[in-house]
Amino acid sequence: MKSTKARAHPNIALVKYWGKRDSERILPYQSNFSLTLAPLEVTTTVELGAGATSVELNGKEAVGQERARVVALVEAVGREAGRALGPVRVVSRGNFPMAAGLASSAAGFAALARATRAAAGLPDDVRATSRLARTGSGSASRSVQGGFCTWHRGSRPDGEDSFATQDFTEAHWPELRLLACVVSSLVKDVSSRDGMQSTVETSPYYPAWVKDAEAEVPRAREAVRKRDLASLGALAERNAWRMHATALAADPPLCYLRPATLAVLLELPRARAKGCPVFFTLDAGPNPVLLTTLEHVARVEALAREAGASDVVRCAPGGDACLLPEPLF
Ligand code: 2P0
Repeated sequence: MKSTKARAHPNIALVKYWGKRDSERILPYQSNFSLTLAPLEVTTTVELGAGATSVELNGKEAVGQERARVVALVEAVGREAGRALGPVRVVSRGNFPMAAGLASSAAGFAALARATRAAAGLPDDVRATSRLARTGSGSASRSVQGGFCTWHRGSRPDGEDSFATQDFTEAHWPELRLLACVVSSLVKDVSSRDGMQSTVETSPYYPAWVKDAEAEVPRAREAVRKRDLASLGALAERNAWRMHATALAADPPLCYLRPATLAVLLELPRARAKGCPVFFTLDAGPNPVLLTTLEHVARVEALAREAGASDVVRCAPGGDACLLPEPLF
């Protein structure tokens, strides 16, 4: 039985995706912009022609929605290939702990999309792979290519124009560093999927979020083009605050921050005043991700730990999702 293996890195959004105009196809209301993170990665193996369908994620058999999303993605590849792919065995494993506070779903679905298309004999096509990854988890569309990517919202109802493209490779800004700071490893009360839906439906600030985030994407790209950390950092911080402000205005309110989150964030202006360039972004959870450059990493890690982070994971810009050779033995 032939197995196909692919690897992808997770990503962190600098302009966030928050809200779907189509929940079935996973189409966002606004474009968004992210950076792929190495050395974190997920490796996914797809085996066509297995005896029965099985989906193993980090050593555990997936059930319910999780399994259904994987099976639906494989079926979509079968439709494109013009043949049913039959029972499939999927084994996916990440090299980073859940406690890192970074979702493994983006890397997992990007690797699954890459591996399944290859297993079905479809040609390598980053746009098609990004569209396919998107249907598993929106942010996965941005993990198909490395470096800095924009997920374009698109306007077609069928979602054919909603995929990510690469703006800059990981080599564009090799000294950029991101530190994922763990201040809480508790599972959050409301998932991103449910939180963004409730924000769309109940937050009076939502239309303003959509307009603002869409306008920030070209500005973020320009700051990256110039490798201007102060501009990119200021933009990432205000975009994260605005996403959280929009969520806080939902009914019931969605507060993903914890006191320890603020303890880290409030240290950053002080560090900057002392000449250390450090900025934050914050996903739908309590754990900040800090942006800095290689020469300041040790100082930023010490700052985060002193402010209460129990773990700090150091990351740098990562590369494309890619196929891995089959083991010889
Ligand atoms: C992002 N997040 O842009 C935003 C910021 C969380 C906060 O993408 O429902 O797991 O599977 O499309 O991709 C997390 O949402 O959600 C996310 P689905 P996903 O990174």
